[in-house]
Amino acid sequence: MSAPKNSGTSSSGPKNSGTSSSGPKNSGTSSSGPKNSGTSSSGPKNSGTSSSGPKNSGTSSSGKSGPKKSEPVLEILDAVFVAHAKEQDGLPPPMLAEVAFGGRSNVGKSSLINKLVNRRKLVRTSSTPGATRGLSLFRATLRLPDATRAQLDLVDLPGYGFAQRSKSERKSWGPMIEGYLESRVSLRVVVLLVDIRRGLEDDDAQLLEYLAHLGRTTVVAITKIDKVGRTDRDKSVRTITADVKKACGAAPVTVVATSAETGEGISTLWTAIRKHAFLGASPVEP
Ligand SMILES: Nc1nc2c(ncn2[C@@H]2O[C@H](COP(=O)(O)OP(=O)(O)OP(=O)(O)O)[C@@H](O)[C@H]2O)c(=O)[nH]1
Ligand SMILES: [Mg+2]
Repeated sequence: MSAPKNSGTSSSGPKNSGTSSSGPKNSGTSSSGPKNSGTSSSGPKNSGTSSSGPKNSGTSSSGKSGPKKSEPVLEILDAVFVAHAKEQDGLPPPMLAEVAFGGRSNVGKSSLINKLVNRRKLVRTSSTPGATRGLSLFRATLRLPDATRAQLDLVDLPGYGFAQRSKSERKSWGPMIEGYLESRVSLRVVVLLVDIRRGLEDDDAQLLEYLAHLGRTTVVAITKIDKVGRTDRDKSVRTITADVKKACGAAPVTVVATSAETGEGISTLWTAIRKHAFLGASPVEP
């Protein structure tokens, strides 16, 4: 089993890349089994997929308007670029809890990272697919709702399914991503992004299966929900959630509907990330 190839095709099923993916994964986190069953894998009401929740992202840059004073908020104290690497070896040593963002080219990975850390231009985004190449690592310093500080690394992964890449780039994509996903010991959560208008495609399902196989904790972020009307949105969220669960099998997974444009779902996504990255006291369930 392997990660999807960056072949530019979108309809291929799981392929066997020949790379081994069965070695012991020491992510330092428990990512499956009953212990970790707190991740929502049941009905939509508990899936964090509600798209009618508060518009406020729940994050706040010091001093900016946010939720009412009484509500504890997650503050982004700082967010900086740390490294860009062609391979995992080029990343800093795995010291901090890490969350990776993966998915199809143009699905909104870089935009979602920017929104999570309340920075408009920390990560380069583009309407032309293929903007992110290699692995980019950003470091966020947070003040958690319980007032403690924490740091978290966020890794922007290059997208797949983009036909315009060079042959050698497409060839190196699989091993690079697989190497990172399989062996990065600090990786606590993988956020897989799915465009609400495209739904879960074969490459995405293949990556979900692969992550489940690796025992990686996975959160699915449905992106660009602002682009569809309320009725279609709810229907698409339900369909994607069902497809995600099918692809993940017994592995627990949380699905969150988001918009990097309006901030919807960002607070819920932070809650899921914090929970799985073990940052701070148990956050409230999404
Ligand atoms: N309306 C809307 N547009 C979005 C949203 N998220 C991303 N976009 C737009 O979608 C395009 C692609 O966004 P990126 O964040 O660059 O996507 P990416 O997944 O990082 O793309 P690659 O780096 O090419 O893999 C940009 O034009 C963004 O402005 C969203 O939530 N709503
Ligand atoms: Mg990008």
